[in-house]
Amino acid sequence: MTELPISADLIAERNSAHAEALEDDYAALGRKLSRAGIDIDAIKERVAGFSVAVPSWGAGRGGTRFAKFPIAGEPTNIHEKLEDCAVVQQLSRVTPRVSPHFPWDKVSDYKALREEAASLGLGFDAVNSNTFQDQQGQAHTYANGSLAAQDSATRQQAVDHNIECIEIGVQLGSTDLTVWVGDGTNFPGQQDLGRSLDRYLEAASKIYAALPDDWRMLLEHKMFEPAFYSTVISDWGSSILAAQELGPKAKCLVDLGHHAPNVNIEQIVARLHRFGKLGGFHFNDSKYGDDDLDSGSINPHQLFLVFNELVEAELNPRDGFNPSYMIDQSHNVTDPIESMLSSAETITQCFAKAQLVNREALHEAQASNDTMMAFQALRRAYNVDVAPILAKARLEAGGAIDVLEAYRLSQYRSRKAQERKAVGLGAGIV
Ligand code: LRH
Ligand code: MN
Repeated sequence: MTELPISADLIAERNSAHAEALEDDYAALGRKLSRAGIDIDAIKERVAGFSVAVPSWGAGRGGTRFAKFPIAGEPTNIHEKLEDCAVVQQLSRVTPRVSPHFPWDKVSDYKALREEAASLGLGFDAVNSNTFQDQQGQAHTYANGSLAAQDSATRQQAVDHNIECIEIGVQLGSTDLTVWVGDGTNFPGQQDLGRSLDRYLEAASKIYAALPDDWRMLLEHKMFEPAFYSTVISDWGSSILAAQELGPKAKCLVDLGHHAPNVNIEQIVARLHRFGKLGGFHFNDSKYGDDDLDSGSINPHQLFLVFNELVEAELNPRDGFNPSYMIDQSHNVTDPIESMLSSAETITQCFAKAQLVNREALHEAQASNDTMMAFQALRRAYNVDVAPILAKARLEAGGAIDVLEAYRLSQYRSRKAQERKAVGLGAGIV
């Protein structure tokens, strides 16, 4: 294992400064939970087993169509992105995998990249294809779509790219391919809404046929953007029908930002699970569109309710319960490492709170139409401050009790600002 990016002495010194307060908080919470018949150490073990992948593209500053404002010392290639993701894992101990995106993370030697990541304590999660941008020298433009394009050569080009991503993923040790396509229209009549889906399914079935036995294809739906009148895979309905059409290795990925405001996303989770098609998540938050804000920063209660459905799903498995948990955010105004540390904490908090729900009381209240006590079963769990449990699990796993304090005291970013070349001004997501 390479020497990790943050000094272990610094982490140890700060942890010893916080240890007594943490023990006190943990003991107090332990007494509170045991009065409710809950063993705090059992919850801590559940938390210790939880993890969420970070997006390679989340290590750099993100932007909008208007502008992107880089920060000094931000990563300029996958090697520097892995180093930054290793900082998040070293301090949080809940983000041991990186989800890469191609061709943004393209290198010549993926075996070496896998070893490099492993030396930083990291593995790879789902690989993401990209047929929503044209690359230099590309034969066929994706301006009129990719997997759903009218032009069969363009569709085949998109299929070939996805198959190349699978081949790369096999070398990286991944077992999932995430397929999001922005294909759609901006004008009524621009494309036939039925035949567009048929072309998508025909092309996607060729990608499906190339999946190794132990792989899954995760279909990511999105209501709009970059298309603003229709999108081929616009909602969970289109996604689940496409996944059922493709076969058992095709599942649905829920990006929390890809729905109309106020859509009941936790019910979509329950529905996808019911039909054995819940494949994974892109966690983020939003107030208006696909804002890609930090998870739980706008609506932490919704994130809790999603995890509440995931606990129920795990208790009632359908076709196996193995959703991939990944963060997908655009860090436009914060230090990306701080946002990933904060988001990993919030996601893990919602997972932990969902473990605290008294399922027996909830199900009894539901069975007897005792609406208030059913709601209270969820709300009482949501109101518990689980921070001591997360910090204890982190400490025992070698992480930092106060992740942001340790990160800032390490002066990691200012050190990288000395080492790394400056990122140019620009616009867009990366
Ligand atoms: C599309 C999306 C998709 C990624 C991209 C970076 O909005 O959520 O998951 O490929 O963001
Ligand atoms: Mn996404």
